[in-house]
Amino acid sequence: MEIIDKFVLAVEKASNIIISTHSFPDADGIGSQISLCLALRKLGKNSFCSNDEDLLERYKYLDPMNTVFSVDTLHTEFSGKPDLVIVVDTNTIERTGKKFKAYYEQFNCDILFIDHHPCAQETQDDHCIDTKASATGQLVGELITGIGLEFDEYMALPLYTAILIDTSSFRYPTVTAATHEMIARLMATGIQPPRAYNGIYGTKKIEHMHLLGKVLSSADSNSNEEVAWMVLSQAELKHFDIDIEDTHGFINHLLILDNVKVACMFRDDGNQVKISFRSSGEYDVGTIAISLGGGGHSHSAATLINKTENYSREDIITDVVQKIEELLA
Ligand SMILES: [Mn+2]
Repeated sequence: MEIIDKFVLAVEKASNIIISTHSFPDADGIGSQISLCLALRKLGKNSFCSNDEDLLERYKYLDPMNTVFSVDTLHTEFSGKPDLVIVVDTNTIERTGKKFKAYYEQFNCDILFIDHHPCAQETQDDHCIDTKASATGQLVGELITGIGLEFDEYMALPLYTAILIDTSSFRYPTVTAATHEMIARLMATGIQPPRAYNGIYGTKKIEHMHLLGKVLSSADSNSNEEVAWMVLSQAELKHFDIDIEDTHGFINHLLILDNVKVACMFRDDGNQVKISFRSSGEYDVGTIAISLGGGGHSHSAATLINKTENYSREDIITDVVQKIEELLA
């Protein structure tokens, strides 16, 4: 069945629809859920968004109609039983977080995932999954226009932001003509790129620059500079009082290196090292992440490796870089 047909089938028979996304949501998850919620309201649905936590202050400009509530405060606006739960930008109920999972399990109503991350064939068959979509926001935009709705600026700004963020400003190979066609439709509502860009990226304080300087000066590479990496520690985050969310873009600085094929960020959380991977375009970093126990897209992926007394951050860096060199060779 076509993705749009699965969407229509699920939505048609539902009156009360709650939309969630993954815990610690990014702008793709948040933007997609807000826009979808407003679209469903235009169809006459009683629709709200609910996540484990309240929206972070910095995302509130995306939600002037106040569609998003934490699981704890949802009852102030919606106390009934949902007929349908839609989860965007992930494809398991576990990833919505403990509170939303418990909320969903009270009702065990229909559930529909709308996502672009790789997942089991069975999930792809039953849900609205397009692993080629540059962002869940693009997929949601296609579903909204697919059911015959027009965008307004309240729907367009969150979706534009979702696509902007998830493509790191349109730099990944997942960006296609269809992505830019969607962007054109969103811009036709009158939204301005600087509003979206500055709302997300232009919100930092000077400490952010100092931490970025520190992380940039940790940049290192193998001898042919095809693999480059940077290191960030929990202690530095604490010292500069920076939210982890604000460091996701750091790794992209490595992609300006001439020869780089794979960029890595090693984030030392004390007991674990989180390793993010970015591809400069030709190499599939999803494969690297999977071979190290993680997962993700071909251009952006991640994994976690445990640190022990006998296995330090430096050991992890050495082993991971060696593994990547083997895979590249
Ligand atoms: Mn996404």
